[in-house]
Amino acid sequence: MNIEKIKQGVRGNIGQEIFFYPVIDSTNTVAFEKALNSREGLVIIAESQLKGKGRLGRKWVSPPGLNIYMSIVLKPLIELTDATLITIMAAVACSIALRKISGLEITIKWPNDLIFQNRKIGGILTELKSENKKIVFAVLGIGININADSKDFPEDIRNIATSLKNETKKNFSRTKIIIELLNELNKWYSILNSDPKTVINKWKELASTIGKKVRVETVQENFEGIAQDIDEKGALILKLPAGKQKRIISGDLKELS
Ligand code: BT5
Repeated sequence: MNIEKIKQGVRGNIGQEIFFYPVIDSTNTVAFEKALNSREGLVIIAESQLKGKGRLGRKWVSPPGLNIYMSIVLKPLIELTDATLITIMAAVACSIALRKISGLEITIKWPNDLIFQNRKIGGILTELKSENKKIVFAVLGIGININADSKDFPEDIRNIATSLKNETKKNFSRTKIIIELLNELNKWYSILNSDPKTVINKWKELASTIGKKVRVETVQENFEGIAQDIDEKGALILKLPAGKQKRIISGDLKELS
C-alpha cells in the first residue's frame, strides 16, 4: 500500500491527511480518539486489525496485508436523526468505486452491507459522538475484502464472505482502490450535505433489498415482510403481511425466498 500515492491521487477534503498503521486494534477506535482534535477528512488505514469491529459488538475478520481497513473522521452538518444517511452515503460511494474497479455488480444490502451474489464483500460501521442532540463527529469505518482467498476467512464466515479476488481470480491494487473510494466518498459526502435526496435515490438504484421478501431482526423484535422502500432518513419501510407498514431504523436483514 502506497500512502503517498493515495494522497496525491485524492481530490477533496477526505484523504488530505492519512495515518497508516501496520497493526492496530481497530481503525475506528483510533479515529474516534483522534477525531475531536483533528480536521474533517482525516483517514486512518491499517494493514491488519487485532480487534476489528462490526456492529453490536460483533467482530470484523481482518487478516493482514490483503484487504482494506479504513476509518474516516467526518463532521457533518446533518441532524443527529439523519445519521443513518452517513452509512447510506458510504455504501453508495463504495459500491460505485468497487464496480468501476472490478466490473462486478456489487450491490448494497440495507443497512450497511456490500454484497456480491449474496455474499458479503464489505461492511460499514458508523460510530457517532453527539452532544445536545447534535453530531459532534462521526467515524465512518469501511472494511472491504480485496485479495483474501476463502482460506483466509475462518470457517464460520467462509460461506457468507467473499472478496474481489475470490470472484475474479485476480489480484487488485489496494492503493488504486483506496484512491477511487476516497474520491467517490468526497463526491457523495458533499452531495449528502447539500442534497440528501440524490444520495437516497442513488442508493435505491444500487441496492438489492427493495422489493424482496425479508426477515429483519432488530434488538427488540423480529419482523417479516416485503422491503418496500427506504425513507428520507435511511430507515427501512417494511410492508407486513397484514398490509401495515413498519418503519425500522436499524437491524439485520435476511432475504427470504
Ligand atoms: C459490519 O458489521 O459489517 C461492519 C464492518 C466494519 C468493518 C470496518 S474495518 C475498518 C473499521 N474498523 C473497525 O474496527 N471496523 C470498521 P455487521 O453488519 O455487524 O457484520 C459483522 C458480521 O459480518 C460478522 O458477525 C460476520 O458474520 C461477518 N464478517 C466478519 N468479518 C467479515 C469479513 N471480513 N468479510 C465478510 N463478512 C465478515
